[in-house]
Amino acid sequence: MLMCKHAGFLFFAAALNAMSGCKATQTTNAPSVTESAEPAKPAVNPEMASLTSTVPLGKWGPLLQWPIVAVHMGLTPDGKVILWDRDDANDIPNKKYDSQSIYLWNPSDSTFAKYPLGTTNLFCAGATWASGGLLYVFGGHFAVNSGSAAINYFDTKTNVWNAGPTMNAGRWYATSVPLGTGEILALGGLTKSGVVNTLPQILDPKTNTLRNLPGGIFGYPMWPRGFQTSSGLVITVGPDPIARYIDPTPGPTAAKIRTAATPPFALWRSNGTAAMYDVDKILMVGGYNGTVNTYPNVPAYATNVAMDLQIGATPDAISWKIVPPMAFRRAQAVATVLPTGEVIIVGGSQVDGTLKTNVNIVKIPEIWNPTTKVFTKMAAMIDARLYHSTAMLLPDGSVLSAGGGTPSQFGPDRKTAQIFYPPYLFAGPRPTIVSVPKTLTFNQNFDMTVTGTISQISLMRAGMVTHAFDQSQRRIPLAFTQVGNTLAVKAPLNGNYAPPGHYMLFVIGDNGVPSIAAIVNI
Ligand SMILES: [Cu+2]
Repeated sequence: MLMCKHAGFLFFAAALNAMSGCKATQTTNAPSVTESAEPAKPAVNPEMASLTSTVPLGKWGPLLQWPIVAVHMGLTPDGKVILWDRDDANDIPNKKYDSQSIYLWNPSDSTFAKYPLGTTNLFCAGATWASGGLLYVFGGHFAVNSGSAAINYFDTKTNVWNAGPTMNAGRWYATSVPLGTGEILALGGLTKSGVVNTLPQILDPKTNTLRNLPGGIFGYPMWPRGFQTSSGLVITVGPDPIARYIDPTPGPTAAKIRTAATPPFALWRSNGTAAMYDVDKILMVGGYNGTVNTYPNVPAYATNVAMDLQIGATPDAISWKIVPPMAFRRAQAVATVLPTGEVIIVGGSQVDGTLKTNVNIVKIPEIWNPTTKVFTKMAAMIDARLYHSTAMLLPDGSVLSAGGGTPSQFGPDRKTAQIFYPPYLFAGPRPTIVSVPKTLTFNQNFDMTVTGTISQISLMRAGMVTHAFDQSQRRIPLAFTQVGNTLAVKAPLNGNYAPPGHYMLFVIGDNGVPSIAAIVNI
């Protein structure tokens, strides 16, 4: 993927600028942002020594041996993990993709069950959850820089793969954005012949049909970081520096795509990561600019810059600020939102590309506090998590980290996983959820029964992550009142706040400790 990534990055940056008529801002005017002075020192991990101190660093579980590299990973409605890898052997025309390893992992007994698809190699496809436990997968892999036009969906009620409609052209490295309507927006990706698929398309799972979204050429290269916002517009916040709005509604074709905001850190952030940690609030960190080089003769350092984008009362009331940076520069890390609204950044390397020596691999996660805006370093993990690695929130409040490698210029294949237990799990007893409705209705109150005094309720959309971006996760805090063990809770106003699908519902005690989640549908 490396070759395509770099070549594609430069080519499409130029293409996008040509298309929009804007100047090549991504290569000039380096901002006056203070980055950390040096890459991390090698080898010894001083953090491990302080595990027993009073510094809350969280704790990693043992390194788990897995049958494959978890390039793609998602959480099913029954708390299992779906994952798949690369299907190298089948980069051959007309070959059946029946050897690809698509598994369901059951965390409760650590068993794997295989559900091969057989028709499409899903490596490097876009994927996200729809309602009813359906996982939609857009495109896939013919070869490097060559994408399939197929849509496939996995029904977690039957564990059967089904065919969706065929897209206008291939999508390789595309993003799928779950919309408030229950539809899914497919953005970008490379076609079979290796050019950008510039036509956004919207899939309706109810009818299993596609509609086109003309009126805005969308020339982003790969994995645009797209999010449904509460106004109904979709916002993209990278990898290109400009934030853009996309209007996904049918109707007049004019101005479907426009600039939303210009950033304080106006550089490309290829392989950076982003997550919506609260309604209309997005944290963006890291990424690789392709040109900025603060270390002469050592190309391709990533940035440690973090930005906090918040949308106000109207779509154009955007506050986009640089917040204190991460301790480490990172490309190819994954941002995972925690029930508390904190965001954990796991893995990555301080450089992009193949230069991933032990000096540059970042094994120390950082947790960002949405109130103080500050990152705190956590305990170090065992395996490197580089390109093609994944991380995702589990219903017990822990974070599953896995994968990386494949192909080998990114290091050895990491057929491993490790679970991180954040500091909040060590802060006292957990509250528990005794009862909650299985299905929530928008804009309706519902009751739930709990134990403990509750300080927060968070609805966490099930993850579906690959390539440094979770296309499904988001956090919606819910308003509530507590009387005794009963909570009266307000469900999200509409799907623009919480796109239909399955969610982990957490209650958080007054000690800051989250419950084990109940999985609910909305
Ligand atoms: Cu890839």
